[in-house]
Amino acid sequence: MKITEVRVYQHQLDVLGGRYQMSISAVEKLDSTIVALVTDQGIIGYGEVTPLGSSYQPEHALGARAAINEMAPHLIGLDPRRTSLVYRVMDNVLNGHLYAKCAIDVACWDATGKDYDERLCDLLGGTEQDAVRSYYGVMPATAAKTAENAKLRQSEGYSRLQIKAGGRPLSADIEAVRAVAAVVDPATKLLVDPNRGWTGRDTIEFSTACRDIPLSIEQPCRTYSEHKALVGKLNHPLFLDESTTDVSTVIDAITDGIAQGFGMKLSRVGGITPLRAIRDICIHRGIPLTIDDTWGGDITAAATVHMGATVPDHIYEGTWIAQPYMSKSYGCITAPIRPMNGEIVIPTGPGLGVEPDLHSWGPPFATFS
Ligand code: 0XW
Ligand code: MG
Repeated sequence: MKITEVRVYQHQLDVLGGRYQMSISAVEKLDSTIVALVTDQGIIGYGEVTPLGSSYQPEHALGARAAINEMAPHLIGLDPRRTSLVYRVMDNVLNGHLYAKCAIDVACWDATGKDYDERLCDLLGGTEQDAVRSYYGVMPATAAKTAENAKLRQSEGYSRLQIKAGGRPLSADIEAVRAVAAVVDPATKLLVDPNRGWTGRDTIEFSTACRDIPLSIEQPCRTYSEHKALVGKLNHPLFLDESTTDVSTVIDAITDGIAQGFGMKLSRVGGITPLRAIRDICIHRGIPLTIDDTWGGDITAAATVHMGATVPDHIYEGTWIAQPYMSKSYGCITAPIRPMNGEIVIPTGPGLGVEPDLHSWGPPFATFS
């Protein structure tokens, strides 16, 4: 099978309620880029990259499209089923830009699954489940509102809640987390995520003030080094998210004893091929992880759900998808991928199991052949 054409589509994804707020960044609409790899067998593989605005990570949508433009001509004639060889070609053409490589890599895996008539999760080692656990991110608000929202999400079936923090006095975060812990079922897993909005001192103060509450803290500070300086000073497990930019940093974070878990994002680390390596490292070192992405529609959701389904239960912290936070996505013919009772059903079709509604998509933004 050979790639004969690369099509690049662009979609706007609108945020439900108009705004998705984190400590030091917020988004109102998302700019999604979809890559379609057309093959000589008539099979088309799809992949997506949707950065969370331009200030969450160094990645941004225009950068994704520029990087895809750079790589696309070199994909023509390659066999998408040789996923590692395609990755090597991408690395030879362009250094870094893992988020753009993600869209191409996911499209290769989708085409492979369609050709072999296997679901992506089966290509990745298999699963015995029909659905994966999801978790919900509760946006920053007053203590009373945060507790109310947390209770609501628990009643919707979520067994893990991520409480967003940061960007305001630390006392407000402590108050909100205490209020949540007081109302949710003790079996509900809690994780507090300041998205780089705390200093090292804030993190130590928070962990001391909430030492009686079982929870984890995710990516409190901006840099890897700030987290390294926290080793031995916290009363809670530390998850890294934004700082784990690739497979190598994951290895360092485990070896340096910094991270007891990871908030893992498909596009940040470069797609299914590198995320599979990270999954396996975490399995071998017993490190819990989520399998998420920054944002995206059904293509991204399917990729994370399939990968999530292959993570052993004892280290799987769930998969976050953007669907509950969106008022508008791009059209697909297949059933929408969404959490129900805190779980997301794994699509059953080959590859990602997602078929775009090309009639509603309009013409591609760019085509390479
Ligand atoms: C909650 N998420 C998984 C979705 C947004 O991309 C932010 C992210 C996080 O954990 O930081
Ligand atoms: Mg996070």
